[in-house]
Amino acid sequence: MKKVGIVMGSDSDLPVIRKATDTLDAFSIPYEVHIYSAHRTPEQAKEFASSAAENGFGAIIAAAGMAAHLAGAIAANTVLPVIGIPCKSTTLDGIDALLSTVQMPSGIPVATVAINGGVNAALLCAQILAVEDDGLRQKLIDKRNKDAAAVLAKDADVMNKLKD
Ligand code: RP5
Repeated sequence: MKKVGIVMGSDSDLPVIRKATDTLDAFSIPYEVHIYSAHRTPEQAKEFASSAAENGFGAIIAAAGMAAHLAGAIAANTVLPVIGIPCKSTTLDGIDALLSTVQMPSGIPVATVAINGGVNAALLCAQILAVEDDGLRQKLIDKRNKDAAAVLAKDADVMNKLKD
């Protein structure tokens, strides 16, 4: 199976990345994690992106906060699918990163998930890899069914809870 590349702009983004790695672990998807910044280490970010396909990656997650240019900078240097996670920092509640990540010009797409959306970023990578992997596809279907069953169990119980 191809690996998922995970890049974050700073180690302060680690809590968001942990949600992604936990999700990838649940599907036994291999990954590699790096701290590269579009602004502080632009050469390393570029080198990672431009060599990612030949290094066995099938999709890349790029997470950054504030003026979040990392996902766009990675996407500019590869045709692998890039999933951007806007990270919430101490000011502006992550809206700054959301707009910086999502508003890509035509020609260089970044699939942007919700602010701090580490789980969905990993699930999107799993879905991309599952196009060529029936076993992984089945695992994704099983998870959807399990999640739905959990909601239905809550539905069955909600009237009882209100009566307590
Ligand atoms: C971004 O700036 C990082 O992705 C992080 O979300 C934010 C703050 O970085 P630190 O100052 O905590 O290193 O580049």
